[in-house]
Amino acid sequence: MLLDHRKNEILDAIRNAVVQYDEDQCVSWCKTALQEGLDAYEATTKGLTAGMDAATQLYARRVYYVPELLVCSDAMYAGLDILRPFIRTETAIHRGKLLLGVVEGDIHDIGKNLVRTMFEASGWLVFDLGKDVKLERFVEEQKKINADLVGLSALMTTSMIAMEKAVGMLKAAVPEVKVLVGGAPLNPEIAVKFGSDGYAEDAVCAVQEAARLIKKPTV
Ligand code: B1M
Repeated sequence: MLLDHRKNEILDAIRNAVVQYDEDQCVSWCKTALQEGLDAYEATTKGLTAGMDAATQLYARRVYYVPELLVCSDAMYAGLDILRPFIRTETAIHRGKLLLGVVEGDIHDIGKNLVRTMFEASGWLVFDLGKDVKLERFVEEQKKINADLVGLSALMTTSMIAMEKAVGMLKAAVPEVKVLVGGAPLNPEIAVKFGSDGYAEDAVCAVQEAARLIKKPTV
């Protein structure tokens, strides 16, 4: 059993490695976390994501600039590659196909990648269209893939406007489609206004909301 102080030491080390954009240290501490029995999702949220949050605060205070943020996210991804295969979730009983992407005009994909990770860890098949995805592409791919759910992500107040259009286009082309939206500038009220079927504030809630939306029998 991992003692609290050791667990905190490891989480701090992962967080610091992200903030200090030290990819090697990040990988090394993520491996240590697994070796010492720390839960991979906890290491992701309280280590990697917390590190990215701290980096963003430095950005807000103009201590860090765009290049630092990019290398911080590289360190975070390197750690995620180590932890991802070990992330378990209690919601793994609901499985389906998810078509996912960041809407056009928006290149922020760290959150979307975390969402993808959680869905994959839950046994979903994820078709990731990436970032800055043209709205027509969501429709085209949904027609081909017939996913149980389409997930749209946006990180800017400016780009989230495209979600409303995307939901409308998807519903017009494939009336039975279910759409889940998320991203920092959204909230449940905006999600309803955009006509989406569901909203989630983080990656874990997204999987739970998805299970509720598709109401699939346990597999
Ligand atoms: Co930019 N950026 N950025 N940025 N960036 C923000 C978003 C901003 C708030 C910073 C600020 O001004 N304070 C601001 C947006 C302002 C607004 O709303 N209008 C902003 C801006 C303006 C910009 C540029 C325009 C800057 C410029 O060039 N002048 C530019 C964007 C260009 C474009 O997109 N066309 C830009 C660029 C960048 C970088 C490339 C440097 C980098 C992105 C790297 C990358 O993603 N690969 C970056 C970053 C890192 C940020 C901040 C600092 C951090 C975002 C992040 O990754 N958070 C951000 C400020 C901030 O948030 N403090 C900022 C961590 C991530 C884990 O959280 O993405 O929220 P998040 O995801 C969460 C939830 O939101 C949720 O679950 C995730 C995990 O729990 N979620 C979903 C997300 N998607 C979901 C989907 C779901 C469900 C849940 O269902 C489908």
